[in-house]
Amino acid sequence: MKITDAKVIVTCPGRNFVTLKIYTDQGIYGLGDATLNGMEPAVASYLENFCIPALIGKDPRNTEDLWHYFYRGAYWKRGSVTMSAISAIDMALWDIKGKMLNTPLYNLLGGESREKVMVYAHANGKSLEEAIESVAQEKEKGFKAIRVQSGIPGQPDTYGVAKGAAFYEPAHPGIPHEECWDTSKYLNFVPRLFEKVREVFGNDLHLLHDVHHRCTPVEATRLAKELEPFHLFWLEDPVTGELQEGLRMIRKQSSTPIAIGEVFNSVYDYTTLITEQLIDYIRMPLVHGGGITHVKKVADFASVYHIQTGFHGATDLSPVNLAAAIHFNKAINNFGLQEYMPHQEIVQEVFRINYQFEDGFLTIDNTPGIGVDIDEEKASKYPYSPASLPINRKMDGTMFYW
Ligand code: EZ4
Ligand code: CO
Repeated sequence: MKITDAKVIVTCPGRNFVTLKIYTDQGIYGLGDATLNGMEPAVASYLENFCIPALIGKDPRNTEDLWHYFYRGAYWKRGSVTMSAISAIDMALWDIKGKMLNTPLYNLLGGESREKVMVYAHANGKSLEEAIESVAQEKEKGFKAIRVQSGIPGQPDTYGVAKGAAFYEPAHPGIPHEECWDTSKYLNFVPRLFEKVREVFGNDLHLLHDVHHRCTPVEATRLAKELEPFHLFWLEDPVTGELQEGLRMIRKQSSTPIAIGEVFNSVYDYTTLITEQLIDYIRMPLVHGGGITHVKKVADFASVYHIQTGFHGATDLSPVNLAAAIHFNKAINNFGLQEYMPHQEIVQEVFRINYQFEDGFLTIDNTPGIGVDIDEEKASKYPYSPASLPINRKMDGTMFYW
């Protein structure tokens, strides 16, 4: 079996997606997600100029060797752009493998460890009251786990809060727009938010919160301790993960579970976090973490240390990634929770999906491979539309993490 061709499809049904399609001499093709929010053309260029020419003529069944060809074989390693490209190649090859063997992807990763995958919703509001209302709405839809983000009194912008009634979407046209941030206002407010949420909704609902890399270890430790009485399912990205040792202080002083790594792209971002048991959930998604081949190894490594998966699943990850993640989570033993932000309806004009939400869980059908298809004619009707993620400054203008 040989790879005969591959192409990159960049389309914008409501938002940008990058999809890799790999063709074989047996009429089977595979799809992989390569979307990296705000950096789509960079990944597309790496794929088109460097990866695709090297793929032609290779045997698509050799997923392990091809992964190492593009990772180990490349002198310049890691980084979100190249790892997203490798992820897409790997995903597409596993899609081909499933189609070739006429079986859904989860059968190749361990079979069925569970029938359905628990997912969490996003609730957000410009004020505490609106956030509470949003939690009620998501609960009404059946979600058993809900992430809560709220606007903060006295602070103009907050991560995770939709502007107007629109869908939450952090990327905006043009160069990055600027947001501003005050950690002390945030730290004073968040425990009050969760106190209120628990008071209104009781103890059964799983609650999550995303700090989005905005605390120092000592600030994050304070927050994790103050949130303890409200029993979060997880506190996400409490500090930036660039310094893995930064998680030690939080861990020593608080029992609030920690999830980290939606911006990670390698097992080497996680080694200290895993071996020292500094975290509870791995956020690194298939689309940015080197695909199925690599993330399976990370998940297996984590399982030895009581760490579970909690993959990133925002709308800037395509339906191909989400479907692959459902297969993956269905198959492994140490699945924790999957993020689920439903795509806008228009996305389904371009992608035919094979998963379904019901009562707080996602299920996937038995279509061979990953099971998502793309309508290229429809895709071509929605051309790439440049957009960037924001940048963030402290109130005095100091550049900060977004
Ligand atoms: O900011 O996907 O937990 N979810 C997140 C996301 C990320 C976006 C960036 O493109 O942090 O909302
Ligand atoms: Co996040």
